Amino acid sequence: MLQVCLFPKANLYRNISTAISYICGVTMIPTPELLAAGNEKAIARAITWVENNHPQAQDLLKKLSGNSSVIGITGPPGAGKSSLVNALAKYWSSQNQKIAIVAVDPSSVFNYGSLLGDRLRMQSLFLMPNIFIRSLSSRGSLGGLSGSIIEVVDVLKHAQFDKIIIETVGVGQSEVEIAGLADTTIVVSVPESGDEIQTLKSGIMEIADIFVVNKSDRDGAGAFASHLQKLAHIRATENWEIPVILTNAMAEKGILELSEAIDQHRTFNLNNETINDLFAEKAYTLIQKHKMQGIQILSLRNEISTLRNNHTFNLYAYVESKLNLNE
Ligand SMILES: Nc1nc2c(ncn2[C@@H]2O[C@H](COP(=O)(O)OP(=O)(O)OP(=O)(O)O)[C@@H](O)[C@H]2O)c(=O)[nH]1
Ligand SMILES: [Mg+2]
Repeated sequence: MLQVCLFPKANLYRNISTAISYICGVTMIPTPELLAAGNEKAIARAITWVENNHPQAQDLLKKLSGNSSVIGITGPPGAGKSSLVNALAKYWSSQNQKIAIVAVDPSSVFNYGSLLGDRLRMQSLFLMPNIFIRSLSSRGSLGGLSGSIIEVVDVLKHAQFDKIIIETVGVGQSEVEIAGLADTTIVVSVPESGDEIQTLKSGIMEIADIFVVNKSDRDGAGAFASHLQKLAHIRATENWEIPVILTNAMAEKGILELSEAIDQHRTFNLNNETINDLFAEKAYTLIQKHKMQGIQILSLRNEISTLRNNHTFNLYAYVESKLNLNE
């Protein structure tokens, strides 16, 4: 303001200062201090670093710590996951909680397509304070989650978000991965999922900490929910019986109940030894990632093709040569 009053060429100065802050933004080093202070540019830059395996990313990651609650939301396409994330984030933000949302694009390893629908649906959240949104591509990760999701979550934890929400479509392995990463895993289904109950029972249902029956404005929601309740009762442990919560994400109904269930589960999980399993799983994934560094399926394929053409290919000798190289 002072600058504008004192200098007639205020616009020039403003342009220079915009240019300087742009350059600073581009060259910004995301330090642990900037992350902890919630600097959005630093957070975005740190995530880009870990996604792109930036040479300094490892050093940064080693200095991170944090204790946010990580919530995984999974379920079939179109069940209303993004709408639920939207409603939950709005509710928590109104309570002055800091929320990070990670939307993993349901891109297929076959066509590398990715849906932008999530971003459109969450548009209103972009304008809200206390809410940070990032979408990641699951491209290249066999499990369906982004290859760097663990690191991304650690960056967000250090940035001291109260809650980190990860949305992913249930495609095979991804829900198992998300259950390893999240403190609380929410499985979203809809009344129409009744027919798929056998599939749900054997797969995605196994990892639920909370069941949500969304689109409760539709017929059959109550009956489906009580069916799930029976399943949940069979699977109940001494300390936790999976709650079944009816929601209508569009009308923001059932959101308070869902939020309470998430907080309750967090308390339960904090006191539980299973947190060690989560860390072991993380360490395993990171070691695996480290060991696999530099190994690309396409270059393996090309090498194998050449070796086979030369009639010198032996699978086991080839694997051994790769393992030796990577030690
Ligand atoms: N009737 C009704 N429609 C809903 C409800 N929640 C979401 N929808 C609608 O369902 C459609 C899918 O919602 P999304 O939130 O995008 O679902 P999603 O699970 O994130 O979808 P993908 O990310 O594509 O898998 C949208 O057209 C929403 O408007 C609900 O409670 N009731
Ligand atoms: Mg979605």
